[in-house]
Amino acid sequence: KKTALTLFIGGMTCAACVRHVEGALKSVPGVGEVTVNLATGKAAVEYDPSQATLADLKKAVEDVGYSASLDV
Ligand code: 9UX
Repeated sequence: KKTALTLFIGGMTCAACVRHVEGALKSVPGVGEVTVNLATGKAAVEYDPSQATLADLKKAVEDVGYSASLDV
């Protein structure tokens, strides 16, 4: 069963940044649809919480050089 959350991504300045963040998030086991918006800096992520945690999602983004925080 999937759930969804939105992350605020820091440090994206170009379209390639968007692809880097999308690729990082989609590489996390359990992650499905990912939509990253450069203008808003937000990433909408669908994932299976039995396979991936918020910490996993944040780490994946940070590992490719961006910051990530839960968007409330
Ligand atoms: Mo968006 Mo970069 O730059 O090397 S992918 S600024």
